[in-house]
Parts: sequence; C-alpha cells; structure tokens
Amino acid sequence: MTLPRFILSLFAFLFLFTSNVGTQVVSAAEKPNIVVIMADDLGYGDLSCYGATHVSTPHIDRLAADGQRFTSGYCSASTCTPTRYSFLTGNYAFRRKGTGIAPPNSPAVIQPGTETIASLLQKAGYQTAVIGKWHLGLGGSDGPDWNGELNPGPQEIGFNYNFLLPTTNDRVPQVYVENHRVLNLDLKDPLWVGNKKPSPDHPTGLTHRDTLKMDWSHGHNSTIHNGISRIGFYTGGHAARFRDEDLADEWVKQSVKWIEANKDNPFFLFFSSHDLHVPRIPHERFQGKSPLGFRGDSIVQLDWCVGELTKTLDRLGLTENTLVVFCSDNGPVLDDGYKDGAIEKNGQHKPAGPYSGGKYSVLEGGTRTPLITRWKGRIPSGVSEDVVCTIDFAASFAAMAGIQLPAEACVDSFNVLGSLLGEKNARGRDHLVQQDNGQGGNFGLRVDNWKLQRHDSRQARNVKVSVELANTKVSRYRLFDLSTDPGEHQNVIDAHPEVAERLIAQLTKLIEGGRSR
Ligand code: NG6
Ligand code: CA
Repeated sequence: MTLPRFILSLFAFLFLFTSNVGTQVVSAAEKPNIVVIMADDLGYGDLSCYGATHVSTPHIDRLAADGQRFTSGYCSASTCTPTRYSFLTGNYAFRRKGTGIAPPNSPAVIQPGTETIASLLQKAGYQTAVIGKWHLGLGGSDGPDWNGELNPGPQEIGFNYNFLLPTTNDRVPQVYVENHRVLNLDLKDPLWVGNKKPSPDHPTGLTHRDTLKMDWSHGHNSTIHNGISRIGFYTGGHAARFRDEDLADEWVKQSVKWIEANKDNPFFLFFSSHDLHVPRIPHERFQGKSPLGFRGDSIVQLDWCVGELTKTLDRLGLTENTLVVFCSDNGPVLDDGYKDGAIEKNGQHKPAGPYSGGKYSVLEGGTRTPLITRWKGRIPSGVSEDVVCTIDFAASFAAMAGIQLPAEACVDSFNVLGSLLGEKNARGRDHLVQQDNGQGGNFGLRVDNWKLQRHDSRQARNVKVSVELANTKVSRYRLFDLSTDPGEHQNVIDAHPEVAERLIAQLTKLIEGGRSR
C-alpha cells in the first residue's frame, strides 16, 4: 500500500470507527417519556392480572398483557413515606432519620441538593412532574408555611411542576398544593394546621361522632372534613378544600393537561394515586362497582385512572414512545382506621395473594406488590421472575437516558433496566433489603429464594398484620424458603444454619455499610 492510500484508509477507518461509536452512544441513550403510576396500599393479589377474581381491573390487565408483569416486583418499605423516599432518592430509607410516616406538619423529608430520579432525568433534558399524593413533607425545619411559600418541596429536588395532595387523604389538611402554594387559598380565611385542638368547641370525630358519614375504628378522630374525621387538626382554608370523591378525577385532569403541554419534549410524570388509601371514598360513579365495598371500588377507580392515562398517550400518538411503569407503595391492609366494610365484604379475596403480612410488615406481603412495565414496540409481553424494586428506577432510568450516576447518589439503586425492558438475558437484583417504617424497625433480606427476617422493633412486631408474630416469642432472626413456603410459615433457621449465618452477615453489612451499590 502506498503511503497516500494508507493515510486515506486510516482516515476511512477512523471515520467509520468514530461515526460507529457515535451511533452507539446515540442508540445507547434512549429517552422515551416515562410515566410511573404508583398506587397506594395496593397488594399483590388486588388486581385481576395478579389473580384477583372478586375485582376486575381491565385497564391495568391490558398494560400487563402488552408488557412485562413481574412476580418479584417490590417496593422497598411496607409504609408510604419510606418507599417514596427510596423511589425518589435511590437510597434505603432506614439509612436516614425522619423517613417514617410523615405527620401533617412535616418539613421536607428530602433536602434540596439531593439527587433524585427527577433531577437525574432533568439533566437528560426531561420535563418532570409529580401529580397526586406526596407525603414527603414540605417546607424548611419549621414545617410548611401553609399560607405562604411551601418551600422546599418537589421543585427543589428536580420536579418542574407539582400538583399535590400534600400528606395523605386521612391527614389534615384536605387541600391541593400547586407548585409552592395551596391552590385557591383565600388569605382572609387562613389555613391553620396543628396537632392540638384549636379551641374547646372544635368539632372532632370524638365529640361529633354521630354526624360522620364514615365512622373511624382507630385513630382518625380529630378534625372533621367532608363528614370524615382525620388525623390532626385544622381550621380555615375553606375555599381551598377538596371533596375526597373528586381526587381521582383531579389527578387525571391535571395529568392530561400536563402531558398535553409537554408532549413535544421527553417527560417524566410521577402519577401518585391516593387509591386505595383510607378514607376510601371513591367517586359516586364507582361506589358499589365491586363486591368488596369501598376498598374494591377504589381499585376500580384506580383502574379507570390507568385507562384514562393510557388513552391520553394513545390519543397523542405517544404510546410507542412512552415507558409506563405501574407499581404500589406498600402491601395491603383492610381496616386501616375507618369502618368502611373492607373486612366484612372481603369474602375470599386475597389482597396479598399467596403472601403473608401486608402494610407495616416485613413479610413478603408488605413489599412484594404488583409491578408492570409497558413500552409498546420495545418491551416484549411476558411474565418476569426477576427481582426488581421501585428503589431501582432511579439508576435504571438514569442509565437509559445516558446519565452517569454520581458516586454518592442513589447508593442503593441498581441498574436493572434490562429486566424492566424484558430483555432475555437480563438478571434482576441478587439481593433486596425490605423494611417496615422509618428507622430502627424490622428488616427482610431476600437472596435467591431465601428470605431472612430480622425483628428489632417490639412495637412493629405488635402491628395487627403481624399478629402471628406478636403472639409467638419471635426470635430476632427467622429464615424461610420461599420456593416451598411463599407464605413464610415454616421457620427453617435451625435446618440451615450456614445459610442463616451467611444472610445475617450480608444483611448486617448492607445495613451498616452505608450503601449497597
Ligand atoms: C397510620 C394510620 C393509617 C395510615 C398510615 C400511613 C392510624 C391509626 N393509622 O398511622 O391510617 O394513615 O399511618 O399510611 O392513624 S401510609 O400508606 O401513608 O404509609
Ligand atoms: Ca401507602
């Protein structure tokens, strides 16, 4: 080869090589729209695509039929605030104080400057929004300034827009928060929120119990709004108050509006439903639509919301360019403080499917929950046994969008994108820590089909759903083989001391090591 020809071929090679690398980089980063639909208190067995026969969820079933349905899909905790904290930050909630169920006047649980799934996607050019239940506190160390600026909030940790139920529907106040303000607040009728009775004659669920449209069974006996007494006290803000019956419609209305406005850029929508959290007050048109009472009717309402969102994506031609993820924030509970007939009307329905425990518990029923991914044309349809968790969405979506995770961010979030996209040779997690609420509670560790339970908290042991544990003298550690005993009935720790030892050491290291990634 002559020198000029050699130089020419070298250039040709370099051109091909670099342009090839270029295409690889471009095709490696995919930026579909992402819609995460998180249900509240929805159990493994609560959907017809997960085996429920007493309630029908056609829209969610369609999502599952068109995508991947996970049989080992988890949220990281068995209550709301820690799961949501972990989903957003990619960090286990037990690592940080103040991540247990947030009270009405909780300050922001996630500090500004913390990297979140939303801030990571913003870096990749996404528009980001959270619409629905927040329950991660608002405001600085003094808590929310309800009549002023609610800052910090979602906008300080990566969301361009928020439209919120600030705490839970059973915690005061029953108002919407749009960005930094209570929506429709008349400052001549200021909103006051506290944990003590504001005046001796303030009507409560205790003093005016006979006026309630839904009676309470435990807790929930403070300020009355919409005929329902709540956790905590408040006065004022009447023009801003919502009707429980209208929440689902409002989440859908605001989401459709926001998707329409953002259809031309990649967007990330966290659709955070309040269903089926107590008080379960579905819209009048859903009442009586299931044989399970208001708990089942709320599942029907949730399913309707999913249908409206997927219809919107279809209408705007976004279905083949949108990854939809459906999940829950913790396992199921029947009586969570109101007499809504959930127990009486439950019949043969199994809210946690084959699993034991539920909300508040580190048994599988507490965190193993429905998890579905759909991206038409990209994700094959099928059922996956890979272990994936809501805590992994941050690392996985960052990887998909081509964003490098900073070493100190999302320290417990694993990139399980291959599994979430239903790729053949993908493997999910090889271990997962489960927790109940906040710090210092109980833990679960799943490794392959082994499940280790570690019981540290007496109080959590006595929570209703774990009654079988509370009544026996629970030793700190128990071991189960989920392949033969999914219900965690048979403690096999004595038969497998070497497995127990290995898992105890692994769990201790994961808890004390400060990070798992
Ligand atoms: C509990 C409430 C329960 C529910 C839960 C939080 C009582 C007796 N129980 O303290 O009703 O609100 O907190 O649920 O008040 S979560 O899904 O938001 O974590
Ligand atoms: Ca919840």
